[in-house]
Amino acid sequence: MPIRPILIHPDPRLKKEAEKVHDLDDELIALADDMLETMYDAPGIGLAAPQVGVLQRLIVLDCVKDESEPPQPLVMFNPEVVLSSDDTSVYEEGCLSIPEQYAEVTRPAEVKVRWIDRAGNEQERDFEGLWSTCVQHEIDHLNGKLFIDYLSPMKRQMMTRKSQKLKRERARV
Ligand code: K1U
Ligand code: ZN
Repeated sequence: MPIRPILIHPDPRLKKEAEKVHDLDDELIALADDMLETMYDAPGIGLAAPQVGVLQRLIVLDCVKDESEPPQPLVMFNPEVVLSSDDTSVYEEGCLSIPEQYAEVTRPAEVKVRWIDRAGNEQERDFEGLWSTCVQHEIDHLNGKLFIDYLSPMKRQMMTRKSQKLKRERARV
């Protein structure tokens, strides 16, 4: 099942905390590979396992937007932000689970993230720019948090209604 269907908000699975991964078995590796394919197909620059209905702490990302540059896919099991900068940055975020809607979100500009890679090795790296925004957005998904949760209740409600409408329309065809 290489391309997996992406859940659309509102869906209770997008609001739940995902479970830590314990054994990197073949099933989890296959899930990570499917998620990368699903992300590139969407297209997107990140994807978290709860977005494909799997409540495990796994995210994938590749923030290389220029198609003439080589891809830089990252697979992260149990990713953790271990350090956040005090300075912030604002980015107009989107979400594959809230299609066609965008809003500015303020987050720490730089973060240090620790994770287990696809080969089972611990990694730690600093992220800045779009990579930093994206990795924080994806880790939020693992904690049942969406980018619209940073917005005012009114904006959030408006975007939720639009997403619900789009979800109903997509279910009809
Ligand atoms: O988690 C997701 O839903 C994926 C999301 C990641 C993200 C985007 C912007 C800021 C933070 C996190 C997306 O990939 S939305 C689609 C998108 O941004 C994009 C699509 C094609 C080319 C470039 C960007
Ligand atoms: Zn998202």
